[in-house]
Amino acid sequence: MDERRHNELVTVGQHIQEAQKAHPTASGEFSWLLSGITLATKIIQSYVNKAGIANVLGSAQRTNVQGEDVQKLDELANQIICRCLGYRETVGILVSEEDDEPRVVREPGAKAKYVVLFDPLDGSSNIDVNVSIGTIFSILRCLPDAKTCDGPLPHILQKGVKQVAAGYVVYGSSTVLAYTTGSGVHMFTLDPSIGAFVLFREHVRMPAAGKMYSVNEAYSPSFPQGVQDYLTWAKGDGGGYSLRYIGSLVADFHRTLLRGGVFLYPPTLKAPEGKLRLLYEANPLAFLAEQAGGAATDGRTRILDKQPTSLHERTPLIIGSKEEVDRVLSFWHA
Ligand code: P6P
Repeated sequence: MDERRHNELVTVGQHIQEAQKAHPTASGEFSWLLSGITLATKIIQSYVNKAGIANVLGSAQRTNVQGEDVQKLDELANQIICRCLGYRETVGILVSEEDDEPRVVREPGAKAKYVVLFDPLDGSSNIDVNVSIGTIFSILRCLPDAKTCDGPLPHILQKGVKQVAAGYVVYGSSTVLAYTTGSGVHMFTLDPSIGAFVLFREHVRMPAAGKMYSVNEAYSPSFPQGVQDYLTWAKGDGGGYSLRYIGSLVADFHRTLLRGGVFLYPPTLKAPEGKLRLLYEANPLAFLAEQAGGAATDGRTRILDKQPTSLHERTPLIIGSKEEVDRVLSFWHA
């Protein structure tokens, strides 16, 4: 980022407006929509930072559609995002990891033209032990012929290549927002003294290679044999790789985006289709990875080319530096 930009104190709102000007057909509606997301994540961050003293830790005593124990902060984050986005008149449909069904806040049409899909607080099982967690979001445009659509699903079950924007916020030692609208990946740090996300990196590029792999090795006996062969190679003389696994997808991806390497969640006995969700985890991160020069696959198909068939469907995910993803595939399909 050049010195001028650095000294300019560019907020995410200003950055989005500038990006929108580059698309003459775009209106301010999109930046208004994204401002709803940034507002929600600032509020979430204020609770995450008070976890332990704001009575937001622990279980909400219910399981979600994923069969996972819902944390209080999961529910709170979901409510905050739905409230902040619900006021944006351009939002037609909300899809959340925490909701069994989509929320049709307005009938898709000329005004309500976007679907927002999100994991409100990914990695929430780490909240109680103060490990970085994150919010992931993906934005699709509602199908133009809304009247011919039978309910919300056709608007939602679009391939990842159809995303108009995607991003995440990682609540870590600092709170960082990364987003793309298809013109590169840009990063902002939340400055608590002014309550604004301030630009600190533009057009982020993922290193083409990196001797770091990120996987839960406890499951490796049930990985496909080729993936096991890759791990044996990576740890052996040929590889000389390091293992880094936080167990919080946004944190593991954020490191991979900046340092290079590869994150793997292959099929396992416990999760034969993989554990991570296609619509609001794999697709948005795959959009970001490719915009930064990286790659993302399920082991056979480019993530962004997968045709979703259900709201909460899972997928295997191999994502990271292009050379590293290709190397995993070379072992997997040797
Ligand atoms: P495992 C957190 O629960 C999560 O959904 C992702 O954030 C993370 O990458 C993954 O699960 C960790 O799964 O099976 O290694 O605990």
